[in-house]
Amino acid sequence: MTDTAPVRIEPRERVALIIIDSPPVNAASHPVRKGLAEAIDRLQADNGFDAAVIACAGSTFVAGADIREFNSPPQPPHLPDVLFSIERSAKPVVAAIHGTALGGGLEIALACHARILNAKAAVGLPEVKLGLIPGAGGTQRLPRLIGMEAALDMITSGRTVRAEEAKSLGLVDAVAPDHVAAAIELAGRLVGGRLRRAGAMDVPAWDQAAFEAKAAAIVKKARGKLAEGKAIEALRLAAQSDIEKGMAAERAIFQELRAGSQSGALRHLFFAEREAAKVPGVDPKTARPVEAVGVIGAGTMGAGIAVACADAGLAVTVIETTDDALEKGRARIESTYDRMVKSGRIGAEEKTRRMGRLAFSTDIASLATRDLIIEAVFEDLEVKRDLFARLDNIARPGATLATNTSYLDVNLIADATARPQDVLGLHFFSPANVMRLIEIVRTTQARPEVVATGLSLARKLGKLPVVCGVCDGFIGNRIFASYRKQIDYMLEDGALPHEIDAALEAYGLAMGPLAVTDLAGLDISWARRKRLAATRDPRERYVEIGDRLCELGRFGQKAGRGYYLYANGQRQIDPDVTAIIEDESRAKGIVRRRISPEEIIDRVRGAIVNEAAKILDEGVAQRPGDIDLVMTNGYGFPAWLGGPLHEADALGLGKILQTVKETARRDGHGWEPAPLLERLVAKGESFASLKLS
Ligand code: 3H9
Repeated sequence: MTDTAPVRIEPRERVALIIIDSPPVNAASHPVRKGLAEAIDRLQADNGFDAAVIACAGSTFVAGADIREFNSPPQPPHLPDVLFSIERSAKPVVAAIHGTALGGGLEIALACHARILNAKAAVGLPEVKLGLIPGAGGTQRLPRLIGMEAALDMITSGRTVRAEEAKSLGLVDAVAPDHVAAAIELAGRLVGGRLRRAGAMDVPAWDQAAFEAKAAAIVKKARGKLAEGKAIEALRLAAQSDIEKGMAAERAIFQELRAGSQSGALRHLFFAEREAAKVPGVDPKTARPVEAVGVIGAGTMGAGIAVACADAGLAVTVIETTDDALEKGRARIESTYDRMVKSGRIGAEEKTRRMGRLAFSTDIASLATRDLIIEAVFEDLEVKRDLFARLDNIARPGATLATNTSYLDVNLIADATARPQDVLGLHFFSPANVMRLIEIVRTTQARPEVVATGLSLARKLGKLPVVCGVCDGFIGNRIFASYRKQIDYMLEDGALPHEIDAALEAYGLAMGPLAVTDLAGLDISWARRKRLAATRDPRERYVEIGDRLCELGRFGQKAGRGYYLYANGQRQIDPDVTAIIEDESRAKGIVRRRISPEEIIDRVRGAIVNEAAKILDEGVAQRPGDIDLVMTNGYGFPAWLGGPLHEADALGLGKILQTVKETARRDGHGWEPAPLLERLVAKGESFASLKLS
């Protein structure tokens, strides 16, 4: 073993300090597994050592198996075997954990005879988030240490557990500020004593009925996802089998899931997230510091943005035009925090601390010292341009100016100022303090450091930023508008709202699009249609059902009526809506026909993929993975399909193009196949291949 080896041993008197040093996150790659296996062999053979401590260099303990290796057949030594050799070691082995011990990393620690956690460290088994179950003993050793129900919660949620909780669960032996020193000291003390081997223990007494009730609820909530149910299957074995049998079964399930499409899709999203942060020409180090922000507008979006910023520790000034609107905004923000306290997410003191970061004013000039100002006022180009012209005279030089528009031309908004290079779009999703996605809209003149500032702010808020160019609706709302049109066509062609929603929910969407429209309010898209009416191409097929509903005041859930009727908190099919839809079909001379769930899904999928291909060709999105992230994080697209473009690749682009061509034949203008889609099919390539160019 050399100093550059991924695993080295540093003697600490009679304790072998085994250091894993494999940046960036010490993943248990093939070289790491090999190095660890050799280190354990040396521990057994070397009379100079009585015990060992496994620790890591760099920012974290082992963050899991090396996910990049999952696309190829596994190479020995396999992690479960290495872990058996640790657990069966006659000499004590103690894990010294800092950063995050995740997945295979925590499994290494569970195979040790004791675990010491740095006070700032955290542990977890996040495999289900990758469509997997722990594959190196996590489902077998964890319940033996912390009990069946606690293990069920940790493994099926994939959540990260901080030091204090890990200690109280019995997952670690001690929490210490100097975890390595404490582990070396403990390893010395364990020499000659009886070693605690998790694999040799029985699971503590457990309430089988309570476990099964929780398990059933978890499987129901997982909907189409397989991993949660499989993890439960493996967990049950911990109570029924010895460690060898349990681990063999766990391994078989792990391998089956690893080779399956769901895990492939979730791994694609994992890497897409990391890639989204990389924007050509934008150096993250150039981001401007942001400590104090201004939020203009305290409606639903503005209030949510203010909460997101205050949650992240920023000083926030909220601006409204009148005292009354300001007070309503303040109350809206306070009630958000009250709900967080009520649900136990934060304590009353934390609420006071976060509210203390917020200032409220009707004087826009009070934003003069802010580092970044986010506008969240009424969605109207002229209103926003006027506001930006005013801000230009108020904001300090070098401040970043952002608009939270969801459709409008950010270039035109930037042009209202004398500093368009400092302007960008920050498109939050509602509720802004909950939804992870932010589209960072890059104008033609925005300086790279302004884009870097948007990315850095998003990260500070714990959000997922995706950079896109300017167009009507950016990535997400443009694609949404396209497939919503196709849904309108299907209403006119013969489908009813509940049939469309049921088909798409069965496909995996979190909520049917017409139920979503009712929730968001029909008036929003009505206003947009009216805005675009003058420029709409007369050749475009236009469905008037939505307009009819709005004319009748059926603005959705808030009005008690939209595509559905809402009574006693229940969504119901409304015969009046059926009649309106049938009238509209008749008026257009359309003979209604049954539209199958398969056709509904195919037409929606075709519309999404075709529009996405246009967006890619225009350079509005940088890469297919960015589109997949937007659709899964902002529009309820099921993550286990990996996003629409990952799914399209899996289905075969030829099949999608065929649907798109049928759409073009039927619906005409505006539905022409995207040239990029045609090119990919002609060359036999996929969206994934675009990543390489
Ligand atoms: C598992 O363990 C299965 C076992 O049960 C069974 C085995 C038999 N592998 O996120 P970051 C890369 S499943 C490979 O930006 P952060 C990442 O791509 C695994 N690469 O940093 C990026 O590369 P690049 C269970 C990985 O500080 C760089 O590291 N474990 C892995 O914001 C930095 O990543 C997990 O699911 C990996 N496991 O967050 C944990 N992890 O610079 C997954 C990261 O080229 N990882 N990379 O873009 C994480 O949650 C976060 O990365 C972590 C650090 C919290 C560790």
